[in-house]
Amino acid sequence: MPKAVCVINGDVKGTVFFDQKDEKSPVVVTGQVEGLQKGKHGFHVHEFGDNTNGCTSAGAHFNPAKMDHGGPTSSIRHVGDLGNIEATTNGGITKVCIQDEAISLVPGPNSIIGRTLVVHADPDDLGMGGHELSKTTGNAGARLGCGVIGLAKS
Ligand SMILES: [Cu+2]
Ligand SMILES: [Zn+2]
Repeated sequence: MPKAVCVINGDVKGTVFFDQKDEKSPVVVTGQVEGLQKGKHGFHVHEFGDNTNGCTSAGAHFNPAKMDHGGPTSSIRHVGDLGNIEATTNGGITKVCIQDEAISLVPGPNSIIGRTLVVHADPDDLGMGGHELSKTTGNAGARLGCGVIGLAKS
């Protein structure tokens, strides 16, 4: 039963936990992010666990299968595409509650351990916004906060 955790820092702060019953089970993502403006915010796993230059050095969306960007329930998606989290107030606490079938905590091509979780300023259009960035980033805007996903005690 692998577990992981990510402490998000930047303009927004948070803690996110990852839980997977076994390698065939979805990963349950829970936790909270504080300081977001009301509305939807893109929420992704980016390729590198490198925050030396802030969230920028985390690179692009984690995309081992070399697909286009999409939503978490699309068949065409990056493994790192977790969709959006939605703040219901300005600057308050946003709960994270996601189950995802693509990411994994078990060693293998889809493992997110050692990569970076990023929260964005704008909504992720899930690849369907018709913007030039829709198929690469979901046009989710600036990186407000991020943190490296690390193994936790299981
Ligand atoms: Cu992102
Ligand atoms: Zn993506």
